Amino acid sequence: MRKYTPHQIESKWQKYWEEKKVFEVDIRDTQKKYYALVMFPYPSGSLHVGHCRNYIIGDAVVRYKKMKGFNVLSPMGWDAFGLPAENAAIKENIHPLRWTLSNIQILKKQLKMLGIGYDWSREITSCFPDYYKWTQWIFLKLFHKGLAYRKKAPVNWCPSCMTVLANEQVINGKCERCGSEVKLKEMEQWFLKITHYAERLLKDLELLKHWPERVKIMQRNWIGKSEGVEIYFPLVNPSLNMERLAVFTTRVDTIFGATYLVIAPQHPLVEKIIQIASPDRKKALENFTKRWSSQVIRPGEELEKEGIFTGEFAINPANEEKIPIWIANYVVYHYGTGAIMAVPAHDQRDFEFAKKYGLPIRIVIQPPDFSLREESLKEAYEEKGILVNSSSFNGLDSEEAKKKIGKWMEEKGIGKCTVNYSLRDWLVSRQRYWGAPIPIIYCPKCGIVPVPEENLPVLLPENVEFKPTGESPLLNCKEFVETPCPRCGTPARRETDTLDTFVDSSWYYLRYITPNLKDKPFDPSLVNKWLPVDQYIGGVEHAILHLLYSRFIIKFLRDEGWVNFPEPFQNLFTQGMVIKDGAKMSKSKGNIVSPDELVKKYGADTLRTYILFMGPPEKDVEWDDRAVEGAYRFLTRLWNKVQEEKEKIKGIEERFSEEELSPEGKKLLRAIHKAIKEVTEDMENFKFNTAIARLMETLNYLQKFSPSKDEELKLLKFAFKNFLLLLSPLAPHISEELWEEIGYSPSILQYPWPKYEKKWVKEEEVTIVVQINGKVRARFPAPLEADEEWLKEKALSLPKIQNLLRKREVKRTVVVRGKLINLVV
Ligand code: ANZ
Ligand code: ZN
Repeated sequence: MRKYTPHQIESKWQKYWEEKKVFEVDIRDTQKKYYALVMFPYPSGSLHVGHCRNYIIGDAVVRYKKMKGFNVLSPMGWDAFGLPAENAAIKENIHPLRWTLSNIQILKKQLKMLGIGYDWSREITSCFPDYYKWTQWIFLKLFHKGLAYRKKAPVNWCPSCMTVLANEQVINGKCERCGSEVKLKEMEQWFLKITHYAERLLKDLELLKHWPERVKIMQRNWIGKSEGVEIYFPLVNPSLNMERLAVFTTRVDTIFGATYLVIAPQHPLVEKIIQIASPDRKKALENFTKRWSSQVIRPGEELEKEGIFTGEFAINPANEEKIPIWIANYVVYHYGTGAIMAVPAHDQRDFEFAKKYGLPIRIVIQPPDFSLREESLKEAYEEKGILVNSSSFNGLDSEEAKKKIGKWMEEKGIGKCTVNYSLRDWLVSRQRYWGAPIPIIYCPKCGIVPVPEENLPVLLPENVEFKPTGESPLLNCKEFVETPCPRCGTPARRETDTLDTFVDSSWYYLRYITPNLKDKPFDPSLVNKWLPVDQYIGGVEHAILHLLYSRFIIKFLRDEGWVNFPEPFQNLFTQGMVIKDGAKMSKSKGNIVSPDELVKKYGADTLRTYILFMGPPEKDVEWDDRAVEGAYRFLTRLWNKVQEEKEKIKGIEERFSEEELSPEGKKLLRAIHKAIKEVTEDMENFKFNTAIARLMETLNYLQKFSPSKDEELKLLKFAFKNFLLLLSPLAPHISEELWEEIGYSPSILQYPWPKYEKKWVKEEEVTIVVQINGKVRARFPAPLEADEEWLKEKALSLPKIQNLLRKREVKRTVVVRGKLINLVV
């Protein structure tokens, strides 16, 4: 008997798919298009099994949709710029390009080894000039619309990566990449005006019906829309040279409870106060602001609140009361107006601060039972309620009061209703080498001059020196930096910062459609047919960064008339992580499981089957080396069964007459139809684990079945055929091989996905006879598969049986499944 030798058959079929160009797509054929996309990887080393999960899920979808008759586009490429390549250059003295290219080779080999089907003719690499030319082009388009701009601002600086970071790359005050404490640093930087799209980015989340709810929530929170009022507090001291201080509040209903104001340490008013302050106060204020100006704090972050009184006062415009102005670390400069009115009775942060510094607390909102007392308040009352101590607004409900007071303030000119977003503009310049150069020239005469489109790409010079100084090697590359101004010819300087790699990845899925186009980034008419992406698959760690940026760029391109769809990704699936020893796999933790050894030992189909079987694909799962065996045994069982039967069924038809089947035959037929039904539903819903469980169960039926007549050989062939069709998206190599062995011609992918017949998936009903001490007493209908427990319960619930038993105890039950149940009393 032929043995299951995964290596042989896997390389055979991988070669076959490649030679026959099975996954190459005719891009003009858009009738029944399906764009399946897995987030393109950053080539920083070899794949571990956690990464593999991603690609294996994607491949299962691709193969399934192909069999469903779709023209499936499944491309692959490389997110090839970025820091690790540059760090390797510094540490290991290897050029980032060489490092990147060799990693790409490794990854590509691994993906092929797993049998993942890609249209390799569309491969893109974001660090190649023919790609980044168009990244630069997009930047210029944004620049010409005023959506890319340069600004001096306090930015997030990672002292260890020696570069600035976007807000999205700072997690709890730490660098997303290396975990170092991020500092604020005042620097001239390039920004993309994503805030221009804040409202649309928020609103269009509603279009994304098939995105995971948690991803949408994360984006919603990140955009952070809040509606409120900007209130103007007149300043008391005329020598401050500033008439009034604006604060932003979402709780204008609490205005009568504002007992002090707080400004952020970076607020311009601080400077003015310091200028006129007494020497002692000046020193204290300077110390305080120096200490807190470079800390990165975001709203909602927990930290010990600290503050200092400025010595200045303002007037509450609602009641003319004079209240003190403080500086504190819990007010963020870059949100709202960088200043707040503090209402300690109704805001927990203010409450804690007021308690710490002995500031007055005044209740202005009471719960329905009017139970709050200032003396006994233990924490802020942040709920809605009824206004008190609020002059003519007393007695109003807080929601109603918000509207009324807002309106009243607008009429009196002491406030303005506004909307605030916590979304900030996207900081895209990086002081690093390995990225797309920002296509800008600084001319002493003309100022900031964009590189003319026809001069793109601005090539990244290859011959530079890598010094671990943190300065971009581009700074010291004279040939790069020095260039005549494209407008006036005066000697000028190129921008030496490069673009954040998230700019590269914000549009790559458009390039796959026409990867070699020379005069445009993409062909709009084809892109409009192929996009949005029908199924996007990737890690939830991109819930904000990459997904938000891509949505932004698409909205911009749409405004520019380059695309006609509002959202890039119709459906999104975010897979869970593979955990080993309780932690996410990572090189630094040393808990990486490589697919290479496993494939060597068991073959790719086993690894694929195991990875898909581990658990629901959206959940994190713990890796279990030993459980791989189970998947291998399953495939071997299938293999051996086919070997036993193949000669008998090779030449014969798979059409049979159902009436002639034995009960065993009918059982198998039913199992197959059920498998078709359930596996199909599972494939539609990303439930690969239950699909495999169902196939394992079906294989049991197949194994037990031995055909008793010719008609049943045909049935057996039919069963194998459908089994292999169902298995093929999950374990494609073995499916192709056995497909050929039972007499079909390759590739299995060209055959349509099977359909089930309704009548065979209905539970078959049988009549169960109920006996008491061997005497027939009742009958009831039950599903054929009903188990002992179920039958017993049902029998005992029959009124007739209950009557007959009259509380006598059933000592024993005998069940013949599908036939009878005997109650012994
Ligand atoms: C008075 C008040 C009373 C507030 C009350 C809340 C409760 P979101 O939803 O995040 O927009 N705030 C405004 N600007 C701030 C800044 N730059 N740094 C820190 N906090 C700031 O929250 C808006 C609320 O957060 C505003 O409403 C303000 O406090 C505070 F019972 O104003 B509130
Ligand atoms: Zn010039």
